[in-house]
Amino acid sequence: MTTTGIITVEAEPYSFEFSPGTCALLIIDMQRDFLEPGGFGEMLGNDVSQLRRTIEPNQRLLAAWRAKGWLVMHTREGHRPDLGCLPPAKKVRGRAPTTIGDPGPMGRILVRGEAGHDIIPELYPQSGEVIIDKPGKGAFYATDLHAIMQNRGIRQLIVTGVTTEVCVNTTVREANDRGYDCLVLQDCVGSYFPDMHEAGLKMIKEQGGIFGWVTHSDKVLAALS
Ligand code: C5J
Repeated sequence: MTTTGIITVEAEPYSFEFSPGTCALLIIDMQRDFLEPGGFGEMLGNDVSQLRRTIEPNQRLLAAWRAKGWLVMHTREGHRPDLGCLPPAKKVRGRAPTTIGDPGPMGRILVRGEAGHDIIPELYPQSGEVIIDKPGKGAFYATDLHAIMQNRGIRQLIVTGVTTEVCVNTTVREANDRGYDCLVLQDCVGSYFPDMHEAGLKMIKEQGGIFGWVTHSDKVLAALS
């Protein structure tokens, strides 16, 4: 495993530089309920193909990152089976007839341990990779992600996953406020809504990279090779 040297990735608004020993790949909420046909996302009327286009580029990136032996972290949005960590406001938001905790197409919706809550098989975590169970949209809220990063000396994140404007954006903003740099990969993040995806990326990289950097996974793969 190489953990020394600086790697430079072409990105917007300018090059992103990282040292492998202090940079982790963070894959957000690539869960069956969000991505699979027949899951909660589709049940709400969303077009899951908008998210599924991110699977293949994530697989390529993950394989390259794993081959280097560098840190991989995955998140899952969901709640304890007793729903003790589900704010009542989140439960009722949207006024849908079926909400978090109710029986859904793949078990109880967004409940830890249920089939729909699990990560899709294409990107399934390997032994030794970090899994963060988060009750909110941001991966730092009510989790031990910050402690894990501090303890392992991680200062930068390459961020992928879903959805661009919700959990990806919230996590990148939380990371920014904690002093971390984030590089978001435009082809490895996705939204059910293409205009929200574009806006979500723009919000990160505008104003000199107010929340972070944006690039295509090809640029990272080129830098790794
Ligand atoms: C949403 C997420 N969209 N992972 N979750 O509710 O972005």
